[in-house]
Amino acid sequence: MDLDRVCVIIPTLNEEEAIGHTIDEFKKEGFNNIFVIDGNSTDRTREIARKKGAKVEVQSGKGKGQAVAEAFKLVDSDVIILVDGDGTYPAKDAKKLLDPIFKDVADHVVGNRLKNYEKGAFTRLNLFGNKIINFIFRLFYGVELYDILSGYRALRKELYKSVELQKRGFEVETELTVETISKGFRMVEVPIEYRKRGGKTKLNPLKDGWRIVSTIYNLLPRYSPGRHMYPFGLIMLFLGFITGIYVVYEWFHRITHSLLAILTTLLIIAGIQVIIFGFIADVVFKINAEIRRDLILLREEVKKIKRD
Ligand SMILES: Nc1nc2c(ncn2[C@@H]2O[C@H](COP(=O)(O)OP(=O)(O)OP(=O)(O)O)[C@@H](O)[C@H]2O)c(=O)[nH]1
Ligand SMILES: [Mg+2]
Repeated sequence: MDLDRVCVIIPTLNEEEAIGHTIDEFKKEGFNNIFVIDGNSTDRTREIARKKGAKVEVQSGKGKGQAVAEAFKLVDSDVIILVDGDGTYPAKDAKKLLDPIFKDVADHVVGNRLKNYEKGAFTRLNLFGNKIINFIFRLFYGVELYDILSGYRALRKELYKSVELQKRGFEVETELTVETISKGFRMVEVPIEYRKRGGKTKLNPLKDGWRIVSTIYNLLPRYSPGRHMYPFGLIMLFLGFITGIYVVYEWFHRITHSLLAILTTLLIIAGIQVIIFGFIADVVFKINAEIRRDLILLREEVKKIKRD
């Protein structure tokens, strides 16, 4: 495993308590290319990071999402590791994340914290929130992932250079996940250790939790427009069946409801159409995603050939 091809990106905001130790740990594991993208910390974070030998830049905007998007533009390594600067993720697990990428079985590897976490690393609310959010994600997207919000992941260049990140805050992990599967890239999870935080959290569990849930729903059309449309079709069908049963029941008792009968027909036909349109939209979209992925890979290949 050639670690010179890897850059470790660490977004930080006031992490003076943990950043020094985090960088030391990664250096000890053999990572020399460390990039800290700082959110204008008012403590000694930048000073410590520089002293420990990391390259440090101050992000131009606000929020973790903006910081990550900016780092993806500034870095040019074949593979990146994205890790929080709060000391919660052990550097010794980094190679577990890189393994599937170097073996070319994945483009995006996420460290799953939920199997092996230190006592106190999750508050009860955070653990519950995480499980709910991942459940909602699996329900809507139908993709078997269990820790989409993890702050420890590895991505290959073709992917991190092509993701379009619009969310500015803690929705970034969700957006990275959705972008990966939408563009047809391969994503896997590997179990990692998760430790208690040093320093204060920047996350507001309720506000950010709610934002993440609405992001999961709002990004759905990027992955599958059909899944976004099916619920409307199903609601129309359901209403149509209810009015339909009523109309037929009354008809047997010699009462005819002409208007309601027309409405029933409309609801059922429209419901079926919405579902069929959703299905067709999905098929077209999937083919499009595959072609886009192939184009991205092709473009990178051409760039490589030109360079050599
Ligand atoms: N550059 C930058 N980094 C940020 C910003 N907000 C948070 N971070 C960093 O992003 C990482 C994750 O933030 P945390 O507060 O640990 O969020 P979390 O891991 O979801 O929550 P905890 O479970 O409490 O640790 C940390 O390294 C923060 O310092 C920001 O606005 N800009
Ligand atoms: Mg954290």
